[in-house]
Amino acid sequence: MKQAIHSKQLIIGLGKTGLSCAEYLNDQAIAFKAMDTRKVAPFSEQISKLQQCELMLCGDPNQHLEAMDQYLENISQIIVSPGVATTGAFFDLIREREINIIGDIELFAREVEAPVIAITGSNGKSTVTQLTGELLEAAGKNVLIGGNIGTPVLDLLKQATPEYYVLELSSFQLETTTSLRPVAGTVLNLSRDHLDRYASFEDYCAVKMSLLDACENIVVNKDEFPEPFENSDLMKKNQITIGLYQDSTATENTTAAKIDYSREQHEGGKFWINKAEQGLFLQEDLKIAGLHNVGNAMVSLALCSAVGVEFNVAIHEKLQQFAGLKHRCQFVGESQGVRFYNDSKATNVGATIAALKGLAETTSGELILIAGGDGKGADFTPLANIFKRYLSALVLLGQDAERLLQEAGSGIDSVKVDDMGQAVLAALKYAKAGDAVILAPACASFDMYSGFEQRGDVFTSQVEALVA
Ligand code: UMA
Ligand code: ADP
Repeated sequence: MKQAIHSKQLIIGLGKTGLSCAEYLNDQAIAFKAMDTRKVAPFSEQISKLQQCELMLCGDPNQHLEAMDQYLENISQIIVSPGVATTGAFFDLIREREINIIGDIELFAREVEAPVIAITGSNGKSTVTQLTGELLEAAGKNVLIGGNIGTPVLDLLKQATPEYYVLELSSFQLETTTSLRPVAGTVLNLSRDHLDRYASFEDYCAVKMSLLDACENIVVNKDEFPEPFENSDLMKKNQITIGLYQDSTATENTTAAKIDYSREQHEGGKFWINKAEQGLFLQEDLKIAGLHNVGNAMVSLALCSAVGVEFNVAIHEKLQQFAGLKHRCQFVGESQGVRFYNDSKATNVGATIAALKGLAETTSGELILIAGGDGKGADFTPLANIFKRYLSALVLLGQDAERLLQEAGSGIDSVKVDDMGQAVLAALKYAKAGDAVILAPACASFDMYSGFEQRGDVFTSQVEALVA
């Protein structure tokens, strides 16, 4: 039998993060209330069984504001999941009561005992997080990887303290974090995403950039951030710079700033990855596909370097083995000399642009793109020039296929199809040996699939059927 209600903590969101927060409080014998704005939440049953869970509610709080006001009685801290926007009438009530709102990363930050390397940005976070973790491990370090990549950070605290935590942080997680002080961190890039949660693109960027204020050392991609930071405090930080298109030999007398990790073409056409002016390895040694991933690898090397782990034979071997994560420019097969790539995780315009630019530079033939889905209200027009420059054909599916065609596809051979099977066959019809077909939808998948994973899996199985 549970005791009388005396909890001061309220967990909002009963998904993965909510479960990890509930278990964390429960393990410390701290009583809590728990709620989710959905009628049915993934872990409500599991959480309700925890000894310290005192009162659980599921459903839209904005429909029952009076009752919710009472529910907030005695609450001094709210631990909110990243999927929950802290806006609307219920959150106005919370603010009127001056209740502190934090997230799981903040709880983690208050307790963590090992250095944290933190990665944010609009695209490439999971790839850089995983690769950085694996490079450190290759160098003999004990590492735990978590955050937005999948494992809630509080679950990491259940394991023995590692030498480093490597964390992927979303803007939603950064919004509710104030105490984290990473030893090294980066904002990979900024492009339009999640504008359903932010009043403006500037607001979204400000949240992402707040990570850099908190870091001791920062890694800066000069292709993405060519100008010196306006914030003078950021200029004072120890910066390690990378760039695919930057000159490592530039001096202060030239307009380009000198950068640390760069790419240099040697006689015979091969590219080297340099640190300062010293060649480390050949670009073609990297197993991961696409030029954007060369940049991602440089960021990972720079993050390692920021914590004193320098390039060595073991790191080189890891770079030769790391094929990238599933659904991110993943090579899935070849049919009639046409290579197929699954980039189903390209759920926004910026990711699709990076994938097309990245693959174009490493593909001998032309590109055929499969795109479309739920465009989340995004403006597709920035794709128009990219499509013209890099695509020989466009295959469209999903609810926003027509809008994508109107806003970005004019002047390119294109076809609309009903499902992924038809999409793969249509793409193959357009292709010739040496070309590449890439699924990089620039859209979310929820109009046709349970998520980007299922969309990528369906694409992969269609390609495998061709190859078999
Ligand atoms: N939701 C409600 N009401 C609630 C709680 C959640 O409607 O009260 C909805 C959210 O709007 C969202 C879904 O439920 O659509 C999941 O939200 P959540 O906060 O419960 O998510 P978790 O299962 O805890 O997973 C979260 C991250 N999800 C989000 O930020 C939406 C996971 O990132 C992350 O791996 C996990 O914590 C561990 O840290 C996923 C993600 O999509 C991969 N992240 C976004 C992205 O990468 O673009 C930011
Ligand atoms: P995130 O975790 O930020 O979503 P992922 O590593 O999962 O990033 O990659 C998501 C998508 O972003 C991929 O489909 C890929 O094409 C694209 N992407 C990867 N790295 C970059 C980069 N450095 N710049 C722009 N887009 C990228």
